[in-house]
Amino acid sequence: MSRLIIVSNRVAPISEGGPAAGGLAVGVYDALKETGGMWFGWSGDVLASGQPQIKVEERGPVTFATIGLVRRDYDQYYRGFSNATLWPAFHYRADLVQYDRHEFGGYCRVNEWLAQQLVPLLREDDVIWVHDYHLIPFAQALRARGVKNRIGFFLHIPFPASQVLLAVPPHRALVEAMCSYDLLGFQTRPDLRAFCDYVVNEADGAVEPATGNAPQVVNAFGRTLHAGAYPIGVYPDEIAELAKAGARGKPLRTLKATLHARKLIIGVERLDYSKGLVERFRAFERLLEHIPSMHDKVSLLQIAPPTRADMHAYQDIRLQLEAESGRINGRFAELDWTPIRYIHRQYERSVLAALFRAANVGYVTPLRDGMNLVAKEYVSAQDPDDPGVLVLSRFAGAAQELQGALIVNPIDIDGMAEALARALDMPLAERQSRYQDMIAQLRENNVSVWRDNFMRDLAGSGRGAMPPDVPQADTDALPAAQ
Ligand code: GDG
Repeated sequence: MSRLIIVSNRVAPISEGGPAAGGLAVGVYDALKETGGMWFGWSGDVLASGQPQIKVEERGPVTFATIGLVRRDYDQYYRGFSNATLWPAFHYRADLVQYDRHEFGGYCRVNEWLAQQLVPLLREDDVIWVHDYHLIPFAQALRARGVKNRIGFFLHIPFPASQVLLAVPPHRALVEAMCSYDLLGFQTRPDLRAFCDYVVNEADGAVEPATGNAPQVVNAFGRTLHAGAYPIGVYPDEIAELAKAGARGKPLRTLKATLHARKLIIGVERLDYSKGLVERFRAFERLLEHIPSMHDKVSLLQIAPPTRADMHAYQDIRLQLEAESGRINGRFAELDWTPIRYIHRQYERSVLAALFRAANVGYVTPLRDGMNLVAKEYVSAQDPDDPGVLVLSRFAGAAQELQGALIVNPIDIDGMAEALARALDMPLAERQSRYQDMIAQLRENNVSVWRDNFMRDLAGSGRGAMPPDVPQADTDALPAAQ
């Protein structure tokens, strides 16, 4: 069996029992354990001086190869082009897009440097799976070094409509780089359509019509590749077990004691402007404003651990959220009732799962999101006999699958307040039937299915056709890695 090489910006820290974080890390680690292979990427260290050295650690069938970044690379590649240009643009926040061509240069340079570090570790029949927007040019950099292995790419965040992508000055270079992969995976069909639309209308390429669920054949920039939608999943039964076990733990007992008999609405996400947190707080305020009988009967618990805290846009959203929660609490709180409990800290996965199970409403309203695993985790954690209700933004990829949710537009504050009221009042039979719909969907498309579908299509993808002037017969004769 071929070895699987996973390349991602960060390699998830792994403890004895596997990765602590959710979704991607668990699914990827699982795949690696089954096939054997390597996980390659940034260690998370930023070096003040000196040359980063690759660190290789074997853990059973999995090899972890990690490397630090020097400060300039971290600033240009990670904080700069990845998170100040691509992240806002791909989340439709053209107003927040910053662009500096030196940072784009740094982004390309780091991709090339990382590729160069990986090449000596590669074997001829390795299959390489690259993840996310930090590493768009990675395959191009490998190909330039003679690597002929199959290389797939999965984009975890949305792929924007052409008119938005055009705001990123090197848009063409990015899409051309994407075409160096053999298979491109997107979260949803709308993301796939947006990519195909760019290829056809902005890059003079061609996309063959879709046949069933097979990936589409794309011809662009002198290459032929495949592209498909692969919605990422979770392991719903494991989350349910975690949630059940956590219900007996101290954090849950404390929460219940302070909630009394009030209903609980929960939101959990990294503190990111794409997650629609300010709009979410305002819709909760609108609920309290319109339905006075809800006062003292419901609390919103928002957990929002810090992320990218050294960037201005993230400092701004933090201040905004602190101001909004303070204002709303000042307006409605009583001596023994705090309407919004806002916590800027991380919790253990088992505690989160138990909180999800305890909450009557999962409040997941991003302005844009590739998928949104929290929505899937909330549903997974529910008690089938007495499930809560998911209120979900139509702009989360998860809304394509979780039709049992109350789907809202996060810009429509009144609409969200109405959905909250409906969720809080929903009869048991309706809650159960919506839950059954969603949990069946989550079981059918769990994270193993996601991974297996992608790997199957990558194995079946043509070995990236070469530009017409390179004779096809020669391509396989070249060494796999140089
Ligand atoms: C990107 C895309 C796509 C959150 N707070 C804590 C904590 N979390 C966990 C959640 C969940 C994960 O982090 C967040 O995943 P999301 O999918 O919700 O969002 P992003 O981080 O933006 O992820 C997204 C995803 O990639 C996968 O493809 O769905 O669209 O943006 O698992 O539970 N985990 C712990 N403590 C916390 O306080 N332990």
